Amino acid sequence: MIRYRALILFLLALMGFSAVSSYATAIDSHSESVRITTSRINQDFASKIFTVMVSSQGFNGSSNTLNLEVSQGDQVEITFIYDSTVNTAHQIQIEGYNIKTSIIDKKNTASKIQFVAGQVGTFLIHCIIPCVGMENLQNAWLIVQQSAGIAIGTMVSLRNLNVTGSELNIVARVTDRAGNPIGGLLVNFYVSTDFGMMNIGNNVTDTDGVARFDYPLASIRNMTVQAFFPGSGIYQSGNATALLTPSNSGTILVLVGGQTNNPPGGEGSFFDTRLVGVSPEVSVILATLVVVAVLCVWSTYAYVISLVLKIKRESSKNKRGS
Ligand SMILES: [Cu+2]
Repeated sequence: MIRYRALILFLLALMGFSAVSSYATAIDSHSESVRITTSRINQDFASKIFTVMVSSQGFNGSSNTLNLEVSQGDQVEITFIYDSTVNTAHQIQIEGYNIKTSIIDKKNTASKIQFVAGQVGTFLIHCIIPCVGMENLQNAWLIVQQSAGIAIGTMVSLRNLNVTGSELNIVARVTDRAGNPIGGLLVNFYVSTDFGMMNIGNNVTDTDGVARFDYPLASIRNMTVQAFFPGSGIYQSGNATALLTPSNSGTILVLVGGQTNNPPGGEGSFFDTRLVGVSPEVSVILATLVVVAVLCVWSTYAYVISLVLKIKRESSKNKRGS
């Protein structure tokens, strides 16, 4: 009887295990289909063009909320046009996107910004210089929606390494594989130390895909500099490394080392459920279900092993008894 129960439990455990592995396969095939859809890029991305009037009354003549909605990967063009009866200058900035217009006033009546919307989220668009009606120019938003079902490889390069005074000026650039710059992406910067690579800070890419970082140097020394983009939504991670080498003559020789990128599916690329339009809450539920299933399977195994041991003990007791 105990043997029969043990057999049933063992079969149940096997079923549990195959359920978990088929879930893993489902994830795997999903990520495959994500990669195949990369060729649809041009159909998926749109060019979004906006014209916004700027006056002391607000954006488009009102202090009401103005939403500019785009999707991640879209080519965005916004033209801000000076439309004021009051003689006051404006300069418009998109927070979190490292983008600002030139100053617009009576002489320079328009400023056009163009960029690829790389970062998903809601970003404040507002006037950043003191002006007449500044309070009316604080309520416009760039809303970048998540694009689903696409994965795009990135190229990260270190453009320049200059030392001015005791400051190291790092310039990194993030583009897609075709070389188009991507805006709004967070790039992390690292330098080598005696204790390994150290994070020195981060910055966001501008309309040219460029993220800059100035690092005060304690001493001019040989050092490895790294720029790392961890990936964001449809954009896959990438990194670049450069070597900073002081020369004998006291001037700074900069050798830009090989650029490395994480290939799709390679190191640093982890299946991202956001790619197939799964919300973070659902991801957490899925992850919890998998953990619970795995725990169930392993606890069943443990139970079976304990039963088998019990059977052995009882049968040896029986033998002794007979
Ligand atoms: Cu203003």
